[in-house]
Amino acid sequence: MLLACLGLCVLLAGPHAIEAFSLRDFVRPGSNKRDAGDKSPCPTWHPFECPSGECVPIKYLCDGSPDCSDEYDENKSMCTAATRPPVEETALFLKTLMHAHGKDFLVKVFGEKARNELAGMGGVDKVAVSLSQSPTADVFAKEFVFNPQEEQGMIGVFEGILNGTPEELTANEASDFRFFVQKLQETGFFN
Ligand SMILES: [Ca+2]
Repeated sequence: MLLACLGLCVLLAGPHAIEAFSLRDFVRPGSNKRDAGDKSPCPTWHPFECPSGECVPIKYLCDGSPDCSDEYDENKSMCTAATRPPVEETALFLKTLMHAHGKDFLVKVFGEKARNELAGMGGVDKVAVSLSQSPTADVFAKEFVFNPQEEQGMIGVFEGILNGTPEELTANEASDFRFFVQKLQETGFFN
């Protein structure tokens, strides 16, 4: 089944202020092709792979202008719906984040259990299922047996992302994550 917008539509809410350059500067036919030898077909600075083959930065998903030649990055059902991204999109989003920022990136959000691509939490797919389906952060934290410090740390980073850039993240990391965290907020995750 075709993934709606690959979760990545998840990432773009407020980052536009940071984007001073045009995607057109980056995505030219033939200029961002696959990186042979890398596990992902796309380079880390353009981690999202369009079904049509281009590689684009996370920030250009759901930014209002098509960057994939098939406009996959602007799928309306994903970019405009005030619902939480489904499991497959969430998994792809998490994988793309780690491709862009490192396999230990999510330690900054979930703590040590997230090291090495979420190994201590059962892997990306398990985390994606829970992030997509847990009604609240509390339910999510209980599933992964977070201690209170870990749960508060996660919520603190997410709230920081909603408000700007938390001290744990760089501005780029926060902006890549923002749209997804806003989806979490809109769907009651922090209630
Ligand atoms: Ca776009």
